[in-house]
Amino acid sequence: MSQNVPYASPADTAVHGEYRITRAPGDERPLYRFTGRITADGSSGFAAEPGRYHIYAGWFCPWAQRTTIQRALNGLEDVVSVSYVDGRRDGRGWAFRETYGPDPVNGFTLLRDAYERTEPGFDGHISVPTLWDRRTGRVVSNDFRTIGIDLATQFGRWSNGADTYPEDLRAEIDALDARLGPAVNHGAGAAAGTGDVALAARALLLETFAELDARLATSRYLLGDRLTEADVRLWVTLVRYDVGPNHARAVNPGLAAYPHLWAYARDLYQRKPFTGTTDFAAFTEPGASVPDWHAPVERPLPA
Ligand SMILES: N[C@@H](CCC(=O)N[C@@H](CS)C(=O)NCC(=O)O)C(=O)O
Repeated sequence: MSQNVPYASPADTAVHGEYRITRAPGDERPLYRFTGRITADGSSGFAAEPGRYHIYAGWFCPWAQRTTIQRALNGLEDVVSVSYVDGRRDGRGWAFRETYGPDPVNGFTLLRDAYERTEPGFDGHISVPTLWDRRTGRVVSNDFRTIGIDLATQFGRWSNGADTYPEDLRAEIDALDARLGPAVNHGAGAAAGTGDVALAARALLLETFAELDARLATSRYLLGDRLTEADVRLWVTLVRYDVGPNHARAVNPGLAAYPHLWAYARDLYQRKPFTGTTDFAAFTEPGASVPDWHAPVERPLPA
């Protein structure tokens, strides 16, 4: 640890202000600026190797959870390390506090330090997940899609071969994501609001839930009998839905209104890569009633 005190002081917006992204007029650079890729052959400059990479995650964050689920599904727990930022934030961005422990790699107290080390003066998003490379001492990526895909595809002999982004299904996974992304993964939050935009988001969300319910009545997973990146992307939204956006049941009476979708979600929850990466306390609204995720699952479908 590079400092005696490995923790940031408590989040305090009165002192540090709210977290905001500032952008100079005319600055065309993408805000999620780090898009490095890990490759099996090292051609990208970031070779897949055990012990080299670290994921800065947040238990609260669905985008981060996708990468930690992929890490676990592909058996990479001893190959790629992970740690968690605190769930509270001020103008300094995400930080390491007693809640989830210090930064075990660099001893940074703020996630911002990792970005600053990579690009002095960095003024884009300080986001989780952030993929860090111990070898070059820099941020590789803060793009959850490609972090998860690289974990699923590039670690060859170090992985368990789960193949959660199989070549023959990639086009379908990506096409489904293009639809479920706006309708469900972003739509759930939008549906919880008020006004016309929320009403439209709610209609699209519930229509899509009904469609998924019908699909999952005859299919174990979204794309047949193989668990893929498509399931991972959807599931992190489903597990948050009734305790987050729908905690007051303002969108609909609950996920259980869609029995096949609900059974599918529980079926996944009962597996370690999903249970072990889920901390309800990190994303449950105060007073929300938590559905029974341990209720027995009946999925009379091929295993
Ligand atoms: N939008 C990101 C996903 C990551 C994300 O939005 N993470 C949130 C926490 S759940 C975060 O760290 N936000 C801070 C920021 O984007 O500045 C992406 O497309 O890769």
